[in-house]
Amino acid sequence: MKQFFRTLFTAKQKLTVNQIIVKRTTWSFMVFGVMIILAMVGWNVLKNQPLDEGNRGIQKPIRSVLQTNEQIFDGLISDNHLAKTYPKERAVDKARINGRLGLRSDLDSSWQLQVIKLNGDTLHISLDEINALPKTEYAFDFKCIEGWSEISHWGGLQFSTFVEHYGLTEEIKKQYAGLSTPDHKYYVGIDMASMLHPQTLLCYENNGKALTPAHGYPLRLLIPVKYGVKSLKRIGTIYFSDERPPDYWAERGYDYFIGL
Ligand SMILES: Nc1nc2c(c(=O)[nH]1)N[C@H]1C(S)=C(S)[C@@H](COP(=O)(O)O)O[C@H]1N2
Ligand SMILES: [Mo]
Repeated sequence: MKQFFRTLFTAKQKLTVNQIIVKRTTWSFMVFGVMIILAMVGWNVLKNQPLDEGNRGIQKPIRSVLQTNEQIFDGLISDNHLAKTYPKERAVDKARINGRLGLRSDLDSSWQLQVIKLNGDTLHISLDEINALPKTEYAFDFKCIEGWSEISHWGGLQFSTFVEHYGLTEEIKKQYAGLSTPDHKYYVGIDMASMLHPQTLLCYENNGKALTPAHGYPLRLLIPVKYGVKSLKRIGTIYFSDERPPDYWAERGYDYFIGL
């Protein structure tokens, strides 16, 4: 035994080949063992950390790693990052339908888009007014977090043109826009840089025709730099805030920014 311990601390020049093998094997097992113990201790510490607010069952340190990731990816989004577009012939004839939250109630025939301004005023804007402004259209690969994607073709008004037309200059200085369906059963929050991205549309057409109710008639958001969850159908209200607006799927544990 004594001999064995001495081997562990003797310089390799003074050892036989066999002793060198024993020395190396023993040391690597010890290092390995220490790492396992550290990992177990670390996991236990992490597991016993308080959960984050909102009861999502995620420990605070894990949530903060997620948040750091979000911030990094948020910073990567910019105007020069355009989602790839395709010739419209490549688009599917019948775009897939996914998610009906906030669409189950009948649409009020007097629907108008409501934009809540910072001074407390609310703009009421009809579909005709939006239709009268310049149209942008493109086909892109629409991606859903559920794991499907397909090329679909959409048309509408650039959100950036919309804010310019309605003079929402103070509003876009806020960090976020919040959107919700008229019944508030589905809602999303979006960072302002992504809202002002040139491909972000207040969308009223699919394959050159007015949206069907299931695709969000009369007006939906289309935001190709994000997964489909953020492309809210049937917009009721838009508002602006420096606080993160509530977001249906972020409340259920998905990444808030969910960028592509
Ligand atoms: N109002 C509303 N908008 C919504 C949803 C929803 O459930 N309700 N689902 C989202 C999700 S998860 C996706 S993938 C897209 C799908 O849009 P589509 O039905 O036009 O394919 O809509 C998004 N917008
Ligand atoms: Mo989705």
